[in-house]
Amino acid sequence: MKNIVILISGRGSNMEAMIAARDAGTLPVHIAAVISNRPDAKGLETAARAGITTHYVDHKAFPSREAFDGALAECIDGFAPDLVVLAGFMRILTEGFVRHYEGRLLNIHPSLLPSFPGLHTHQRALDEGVRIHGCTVHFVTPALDHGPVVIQAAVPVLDGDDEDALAARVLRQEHRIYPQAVRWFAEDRLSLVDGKVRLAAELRDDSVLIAPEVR
Ligand code: NHR
Ligand code: GAR
Repeated sequence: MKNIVILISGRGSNMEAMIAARDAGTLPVHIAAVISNRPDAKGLETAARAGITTHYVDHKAFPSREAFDGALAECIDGFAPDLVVLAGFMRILTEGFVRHYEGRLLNIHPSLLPSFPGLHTHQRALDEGVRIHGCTVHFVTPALDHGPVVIQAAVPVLDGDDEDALAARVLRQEHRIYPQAVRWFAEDRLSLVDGKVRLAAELRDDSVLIAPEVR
């Protein structure tokens, strides 16, 4: 079974979705550790309650991004992970860090990339007036939010949506597609080959998911 390390910064609901899938028997991985850059991340308590090893590497204690990333990588590599999963991890990672984990570093981003890379994606989608929004799981490359796409889910933007309503609709889809992507990796069906996603899974109808509430 593959070893994974999950990196968080806050609430950790994507991490919880993975723990739930593991417990349900649909995600065959060993969650070796959950690591946060914020000592007070809520998700650390949730992980500890689930019996998972937790650590934090406080980015504020380091003089540079390189120094922080070096300490973070040392902590991660102590668990010899096959895959590192960014789940609401809020620090931009240096090129050296990203290269060290090439092909074994996934992120979930709360927009339909390549639209809305960066932060505040839901408000920006509302401001642009798009009718379809969503989330993307991608392999992480040095260029922020521009790595090869593994799976996406789309949701409608509804009249009257505010940032919170839209974020909640997207988050429900994040909790479906992220465990799916990690499952593919765990089953050796997903890899990065020459900078492109290789997916040896049937692309079922629901590989691009539409929010059930509008079907
Ligand atoms: N690092 C690289 N090199 N490439 C990516 O694709 C990355 C990455 C690090 C994180 C997640 C990403 C997202 O899904 C991610 C992808 C943080 C920021 C950011 O601006 C932007 C995108 C993402 C994560 N962070 C601020 C910074 O100065 C701090 C913000 C804060 O602490 O609240 O690092 O959206
Ligand atoms: C999620 O919506 C995730 O896509 C997003 O933050 C939220 C974390 O929630 N990630 C980013 O914005 C990365 N910059 P969670 O902590 O409950 O999983």
